[in-house]
Amino acid sequence: MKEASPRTIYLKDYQVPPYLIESAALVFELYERGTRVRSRLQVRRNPASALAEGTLHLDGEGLQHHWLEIDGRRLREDEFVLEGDGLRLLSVPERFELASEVVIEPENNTALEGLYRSNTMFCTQCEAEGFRKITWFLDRPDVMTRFHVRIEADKAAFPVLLSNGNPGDCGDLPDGRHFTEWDDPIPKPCYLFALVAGDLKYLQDSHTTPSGREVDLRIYVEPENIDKCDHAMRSLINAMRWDEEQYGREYDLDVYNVVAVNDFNMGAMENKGLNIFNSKFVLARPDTATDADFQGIEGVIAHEYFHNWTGNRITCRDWFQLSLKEGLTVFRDQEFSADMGSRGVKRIEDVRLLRAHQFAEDASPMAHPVRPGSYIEINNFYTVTVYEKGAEVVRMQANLLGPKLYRKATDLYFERHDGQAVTTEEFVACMEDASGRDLTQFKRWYDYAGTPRLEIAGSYAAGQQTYTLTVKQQVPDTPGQSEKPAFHIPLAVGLIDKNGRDLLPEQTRMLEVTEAEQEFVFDAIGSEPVPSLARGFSAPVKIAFDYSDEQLMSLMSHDSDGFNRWDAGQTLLQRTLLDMVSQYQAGENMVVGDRLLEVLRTALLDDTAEHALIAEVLTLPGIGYLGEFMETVDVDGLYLARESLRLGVAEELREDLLLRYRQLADEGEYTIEPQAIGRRSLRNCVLGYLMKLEDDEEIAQLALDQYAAQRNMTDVMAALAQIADSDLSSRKEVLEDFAGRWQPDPLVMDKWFAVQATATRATVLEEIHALMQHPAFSIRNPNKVRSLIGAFAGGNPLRFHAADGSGYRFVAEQVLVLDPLNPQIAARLLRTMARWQRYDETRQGHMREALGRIVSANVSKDVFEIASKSLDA
Ligand code: B3K
Ligand code: ZN
Repeated sequence: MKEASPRTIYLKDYQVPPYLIESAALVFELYERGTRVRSRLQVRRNPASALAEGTLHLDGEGLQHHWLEIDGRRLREDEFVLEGDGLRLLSVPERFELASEVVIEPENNTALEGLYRSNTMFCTQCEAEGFRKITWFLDRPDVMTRFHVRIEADKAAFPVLLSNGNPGDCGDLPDGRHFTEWDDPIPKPCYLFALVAGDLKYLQDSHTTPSGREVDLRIYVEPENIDKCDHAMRSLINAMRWDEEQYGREYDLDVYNVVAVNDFNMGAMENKGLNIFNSKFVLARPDTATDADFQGIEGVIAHEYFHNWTGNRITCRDWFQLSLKEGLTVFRDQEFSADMGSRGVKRIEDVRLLRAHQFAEDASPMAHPVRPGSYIEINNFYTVTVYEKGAEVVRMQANLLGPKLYRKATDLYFERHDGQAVTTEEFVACMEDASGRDLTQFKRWYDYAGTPRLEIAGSYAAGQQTYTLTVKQQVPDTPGQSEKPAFHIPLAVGLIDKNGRDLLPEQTRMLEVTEAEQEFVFDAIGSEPVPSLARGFSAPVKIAFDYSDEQLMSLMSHDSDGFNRWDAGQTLLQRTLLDMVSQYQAGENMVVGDRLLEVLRTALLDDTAEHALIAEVLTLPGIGYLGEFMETVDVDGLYLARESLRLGVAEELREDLLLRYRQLADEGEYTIEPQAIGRRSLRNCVLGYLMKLEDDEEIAQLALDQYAAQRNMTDVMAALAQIADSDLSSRKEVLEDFAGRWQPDPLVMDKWFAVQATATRATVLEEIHALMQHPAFSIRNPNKVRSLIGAFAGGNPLRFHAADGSGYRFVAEQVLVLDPLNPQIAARLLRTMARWQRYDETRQGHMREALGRIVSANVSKDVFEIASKSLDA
């Protein structure tokens, strides 16, 4: 709970660890009540530290101290001090063995950090600083230790006992107990420690690495889920092969274990040889999981596997370097998913996410650089900036170097830093050394927050046949940072003529923007071109170019860059929607122009384009992203504009939509081939448009029939979401039918909670209150909190931002309920209120009041940091 005034930690204060822990032998005696942890650490003074002066502070939180020994001698009470956050040994030799025994209470651990219970099993989560809740340690990533673990537990209740590394001895003990030992030969920071004990079944497979190592692969789950592991296993094997081929990296232990647990704060965790996963990212069957779930599993399984090299073997020197492993690993998993599915669609999805969430974060009081300079609670920095913008920063370097040199640079990185804890500078140094390029200016991407804005103008000189682009860059002020220097921005540009042909011989030219204002001249351009800017989203920036509608339409139909074809359409839609909001604000009728409708009809009926891409073109920019372009975000206006645009499309294109819907029907077996996913996604997007026709019984019947057909969870959920957000008389009945079918399956029930929480009905808040009493809901389970309360706060802008402040009050109350149970989850939820300044005064007042109430309550440092920084801005 709250410290007097939470301390801020600064990157500039980094110092090497005073002592190193070479090896750790841990014994866990697990019981229903109280777990005993004995540890023997081989400690030595760090020759690189000037600080070690014979006293040593070890981290430890909530540990019941039993005894301590140095080199076999029991310590007297006057030889150490138990402090709030650890243990101080008052006199230690240069090299010694520290033995200790503590007792911890996993059964009472609701924060899900350290060792805790989830249903009937024991499991751990140590990143970032959870290991200190297990035993005394130097809980920092630059202390890399060899771990040996012995677990003892009741054999009937916990037949499976797992930890990191390779399995060793096992056997029976008196009183119906047994033990298993694990040895991890590869030194690792303690945040990668893991332990699992439970009554679990596993799916097994194997993989042989190029150097001939046979790896035993197992996915452990609760027995009822054993038929939902195939996709995760397939994804794991694909990921292993991909990393061997693309990065030359192979796995280094004899076993690779994955365990699915129901109570988990995030998606998954890359513990060495023993990944622990939120069951949401493991379990899937066509009738229980949607296409998005299948893709999520593939991506997260790969992400955690890729961490074995980018994170585990080469780890972070300190937590400020988090993006060293996360940004790089996200970039790797994005490319993997692009190779497994549709590359074009994947890029669009990733950019949509970045624009909707990271751009917003970068413009909020919580804005921070990819490598932050300070934090109060590191768990608050597992953000879209560190992850997704961090991935873009790696992607830009990969693009600047080109595939060959990028591979040379990563080879160098793995060779140079294997077994080390390093900084983002050391990563960039490998890019520089392999390519001979100077990336000094580029590194500003790591140290300055804010989304750069490029204002670009073009002028054509017919006489000289030259085209000139003038590029001005500006990086907005963010908390603690103003007047930023110019960034090094790769800008991939194409020029297309009236007939849609590329005018540049190389099609796309990579301009490198490095100054505040810069001109780029293109020679031998025979006619006035339309520029295609930042192809493939070559940098995480906002682009302002004064395109005419005709130019956008021309890019939309001709650009040789698929991403920019889509993006031109989005810009057109954005323009229309923002115009409609202005009409609404002026008290006028909102009108959708005929030309836009024609453009959308053409896109809809295009029979050459990938279905999934058509669906992306037809998907309107979200309220959050559109709000970025308004002085004051008008949620009601944006909501109404999007609704009337959709209604306009549905009315005008009803027959074409119906035709498409029927054409895309499918009676075949469910597959997750990209074409099949694309077909479902377009069909369900079309259904979404049609369902705007409220009194159209034929259409309502389509949704009801699609639900009733129960073909697969993708189609069921698409129909259910439409029905849940409608006033159909059978709404309640359908929702009850769904719950009746799926009540025993917590992951499916999460979907049921989420569709109701995001419905735009005026009564949604009352309904959420009622759902919180539902037997399938639990405030202690993060997935449930995310699907009901989180989905409302993050996915129901209309009702969350209700002008009477009811949405904010509700979320603030839940933050205060959650905080003593699980501060990480409470803090996440609170982030939805960080951008209060973007709204009108009434809403600002309500949000400020809610935040104020939270800051002055006795809250965790997680929640305190978000609330206080939000208010300070
Ligand atoms: N590294 C973990 C995240 C840990 C979050 C701690 N609050 C999952 C991942 O990024 O792979
Ligand atoms: Zn990660």
